[in-house]
Amino acid sequence: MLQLIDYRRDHELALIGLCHSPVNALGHELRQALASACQQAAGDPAVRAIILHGQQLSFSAGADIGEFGTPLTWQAPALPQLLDDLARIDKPLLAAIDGVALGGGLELALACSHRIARADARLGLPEVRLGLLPGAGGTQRLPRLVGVEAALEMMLDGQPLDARKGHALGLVDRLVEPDADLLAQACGFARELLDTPLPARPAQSPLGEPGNDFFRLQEAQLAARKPGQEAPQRVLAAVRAACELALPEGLAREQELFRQALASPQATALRHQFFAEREALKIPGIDAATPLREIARVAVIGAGTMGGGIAMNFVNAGIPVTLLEVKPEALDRGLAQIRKNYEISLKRGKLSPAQLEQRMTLLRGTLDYADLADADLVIEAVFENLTIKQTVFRTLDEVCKPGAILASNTSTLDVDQIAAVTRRPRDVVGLHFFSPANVMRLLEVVRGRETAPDVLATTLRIAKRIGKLPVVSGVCFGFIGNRMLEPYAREAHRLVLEGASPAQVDRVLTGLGLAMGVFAMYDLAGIDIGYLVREARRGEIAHDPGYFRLADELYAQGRYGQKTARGFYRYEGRERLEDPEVVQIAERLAGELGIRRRAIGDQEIHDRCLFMLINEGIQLLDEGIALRSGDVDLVWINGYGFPAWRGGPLHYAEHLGLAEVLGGIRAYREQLGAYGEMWLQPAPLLERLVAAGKTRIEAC
Ligand code: T1G
Repeated sequence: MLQLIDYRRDHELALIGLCHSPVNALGHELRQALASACQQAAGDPAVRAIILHGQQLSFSAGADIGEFGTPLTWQAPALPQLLDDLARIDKPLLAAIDGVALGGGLELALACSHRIARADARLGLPEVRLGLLPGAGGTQRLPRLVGVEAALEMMLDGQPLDARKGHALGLVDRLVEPDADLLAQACGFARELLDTPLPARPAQSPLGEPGNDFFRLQEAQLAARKPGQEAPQRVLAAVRAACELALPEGLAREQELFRQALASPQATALRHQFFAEREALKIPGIDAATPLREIARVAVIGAGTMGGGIAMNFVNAGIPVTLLEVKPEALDRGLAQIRKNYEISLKRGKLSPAQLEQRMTLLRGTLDYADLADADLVIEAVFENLTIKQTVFRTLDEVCKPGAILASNTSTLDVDQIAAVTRRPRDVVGLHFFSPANVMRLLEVVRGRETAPDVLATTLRIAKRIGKLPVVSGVCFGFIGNRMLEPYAREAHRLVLEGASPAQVDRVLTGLGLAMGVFAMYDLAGIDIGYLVREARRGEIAHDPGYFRLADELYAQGRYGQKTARGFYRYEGRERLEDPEVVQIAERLAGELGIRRRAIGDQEIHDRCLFMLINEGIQLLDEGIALRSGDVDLVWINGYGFPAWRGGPLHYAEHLGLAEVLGGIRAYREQLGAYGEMWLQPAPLLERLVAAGKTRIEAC
């Protein structure tokens, strides 16, 4: 068996090193090894204190997520039991924390009598992000150490905090400077403790409610802030138990809630997302041996909303950026907007004045393409028009140094046609940022027919460096995200012609957990933008006179959405209000198009929008545009506000049942006559999967 524990003595101290690469996940084998090492140290009279530490690794990233859903999670020693046993050791038991102590990893440290940590270590209970709650004592021991409110905040947010903050909260007893020898300092601390009586492990008694009605108010706030999500409510229920029950009863209540959470579809969905994020970085033809190009200087073409946001990502990561515009006033406007964005962060305390100025010094504006000659990566973010983009790339081909990566932020256009106007198509790639580009985490990395492996590998690496989640897509209209948006939104538009209202459709979609409905999203993005994208491909959609007909009519009436205070809704300030005029326009257009209007049920809205979204996602997999169903899910979770706790559209399809989805598409195709024939065509892969009795979506 792989050696998972390094046990050594230093005189009266036992040093127990966890060495289960890469993150000391507390899987069954490590638990077994840790249990026997601690028993050995606890039972050895020569040992007067014990130190747990990560052996050249992080302390621990918690329970082994890969074991969830398998019997191994509960195979003895199960983590809760193991930590209860450690908590009863009557010798100083120190957790020496380096790297991360997350989830069960922090619970392990909480079961110890003392915690010493490197100042830049990160400590947290992120279980809620996996649809779970801390299940090995965290909900009972942490509130007893740092107080109910601070503990609740850590568990509901799931964001790790650094050890300095942990020390201030009383979670960490002693801090070690980042460059100091943690283990040596831990040994020093342990020896200090030998002569001092052990502190009472967390008080056994209930903590009492922090304030009147504290939990009822929290419940209501959570229901409003995180509608539909079960895990935050379970975290709250467990912390309530810490306030109402003694420790042993509280731990039992935590177990009960944890087992419920573990068995929940939401936990399965969030686990799917966790591993999908890791899988998304594994690209055929790319591995650790693939060379990377150095990215020390970046240039961005276009200082508009997207260009400015893109530039901020690199500046935030300390990479100097040259921002190019054609007109001086446009450049000044772009640079001023970036400074304004940073001033907002300053006001919110997210940035210091020194940091603001440091970032602005990394930014250089220019009107001259010659200033891009030394850039390692150039990202074009000009108007979404093929001819304009090709002109830019011809110029870049002239001025950029050999080996520079030339990227386009196009959101729909053919990257191969852009690359084809250069003499270096191998250096061309699509980098589709989402608006606001300095905030949205998703980055669609579009691999062209000729894109070189080192270009792809380099863009994946730089994406992580600027805090983005890269998902690789092949070349097609709209790549993964916007390609799926089209049939989803087309159904929504058609449903409004058939009798639903924009608000009814959006209510069904937000009721499912989507951050925003289709029509609110179009009003935000701009109905004019959608119209111009359709204009560019009018030929392909001419066969359906009703295709986005309502949106075209609103465009014709100058109703571009929020920016004109009228679109599918009307806006009074930031308030969105239903507009009966839009329904009247829909009625008129339906009459002109011969579409019979009727009462539309919420289930039909759900089915037609979601089934078409799912169907297109499966088609993308079949065409090889998306590498994995998990990639499709990540795009819609991180780029289009699909609820992570439903796992993304394709995971949701598996939850609904592939046969149900196929059956639904076929039924509506039947019911909707010519329109159904035209647009509701089941994806062949979906038909093959159902025919083969498959319940998981994979290319076959
Ligand atoms: N279990 C299993 N595998 C894990 C893991 C874990 N907890 N954490 C990471 N990995 C794998 C990951 O899949 C990847 O594998 C490799 O390690 C490197 O990870 C009872 C219920 C620690 C900050 O939520 O946040 O404890 O792809 O690529 O960017 O209360 O991983 O190479 O094959 O992410 O440096 C709670 C999850 C568990 C922390 C490192 N813990 N992990 O980030 O590397 S639930 C978490 C992370 C729990 C108890 C409960 C990050 C990281 P592969 P990576 P990284």
